[in-house]
Amino acid sequence: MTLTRRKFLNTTAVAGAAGIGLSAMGKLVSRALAGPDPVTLKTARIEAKLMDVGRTRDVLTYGEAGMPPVLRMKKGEPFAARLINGIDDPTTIHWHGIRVPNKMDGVPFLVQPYVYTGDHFDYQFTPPDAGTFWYHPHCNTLEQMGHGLTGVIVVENPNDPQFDAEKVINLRDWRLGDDGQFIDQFRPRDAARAGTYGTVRTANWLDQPQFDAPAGGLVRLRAAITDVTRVYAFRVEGAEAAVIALDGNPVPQRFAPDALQLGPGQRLDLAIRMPDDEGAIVSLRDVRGTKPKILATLRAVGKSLKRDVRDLAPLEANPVAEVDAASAQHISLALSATAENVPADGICGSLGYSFWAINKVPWPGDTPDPTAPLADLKIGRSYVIDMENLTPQSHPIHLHGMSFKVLSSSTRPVQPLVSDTYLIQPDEKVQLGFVADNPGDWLLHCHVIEHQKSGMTSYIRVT
Ligand SMILES: [Cu+2]
Repeated sequence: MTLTRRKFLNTTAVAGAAGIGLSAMGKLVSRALAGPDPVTLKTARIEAKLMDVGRTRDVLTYGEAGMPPVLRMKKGEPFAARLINGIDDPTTIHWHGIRVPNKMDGVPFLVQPYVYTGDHFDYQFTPPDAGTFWYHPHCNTLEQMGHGLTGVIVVENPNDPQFDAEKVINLRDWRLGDDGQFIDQFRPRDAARAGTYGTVRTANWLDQPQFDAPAGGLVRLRAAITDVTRVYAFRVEGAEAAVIALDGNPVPQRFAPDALQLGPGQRLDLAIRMPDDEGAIVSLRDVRGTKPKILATLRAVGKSLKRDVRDLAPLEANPVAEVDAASAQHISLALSATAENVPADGICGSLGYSFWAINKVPWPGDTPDPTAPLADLKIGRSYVIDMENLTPQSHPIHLHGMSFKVLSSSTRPVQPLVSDTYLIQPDEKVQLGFVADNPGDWLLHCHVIEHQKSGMTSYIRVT
């Protein structure tokens, strides 16, 4: 809707009669009609310094240089972004974990057309939940995300407790050779296992960056795993640290991150109490596997603020509808490997292989064709996904459009976390409950992109 002179005059005439100041009303009207100022997110092919040997070519980003920007939104306030496609490949944006209207979800053909080279698409939505989220294309994702198109989103809540500092960390790998240039994004034999790991590991596109933080202060560290493959096991050394939120939602009970495993797509919010001594170093580590790594460090600066982590008020819960487990319908979901090698004609960057299946169907890609939805859900009803992992790999299974609550696991005690991504372990059965309160077609897929693109993807329909 555009603001014509006639509409403007009519509105101000009414406002004037009601005794509202003309200029104030004019501002209100133009804001209501135009919406928030859109953020421009233009895809670009750039060079970036990711290794000492020199600059890497064919890096993809939003903007003109460096890492995609950290987007800041406010809970309950409209947000708008214009995606302009400046690269020679169709693209879209998916807002991972944010409960957006279906048309804004960024999945090509399921909810929107491709955004071709030189074209644009306007995204507009109001994030209902506060927390740490992220954004990425849903088109040719192994290539586009693998080359850089992954950014972090912070949705602020004015009622959040007061921290002395906040650090946002985008964790991801790159598949680079010794010369600093991209090598093949995947190997089929790895895609059929845990996925193909990167060769260079970064935090905010840097190797082990160091940030200053006030000594004795409370730091909110927001980390997002935007990698296409890597599962992390987090530990903090050198300071007291507590997990305050996972995947954007407050944890019912805070706990220390002691090799806490999180997969691609997941987010970790930590409260870190910095040491009192100036110069003391705190490290965020990945302790998984045979090559543990310090991901980033914090250095205490200044005189101690002498804060206490126990003074932090709990984070406000997000307004996610409570599942009624007693009346819920159950949806069985078995994750398996498949021997069936269908010709993978997914239209949005399939790998040409099928290694994985959901309920024995190796799905062709992000497109609904030729397969019907995994399940038809009735709007407003409660559902429980009974998900079973029959494979020897762990899978970060992500549901678009709605948040679920983790109800139970067959292998470990679980907190009733609200989330959009569950890292299911081999031989685990888990129950995920949710209310189908967002109409549309919603993807449900593994966020190890090679698994997603070789069969482990599907969608549910809410009407
Ligand atoms: Cu997987």
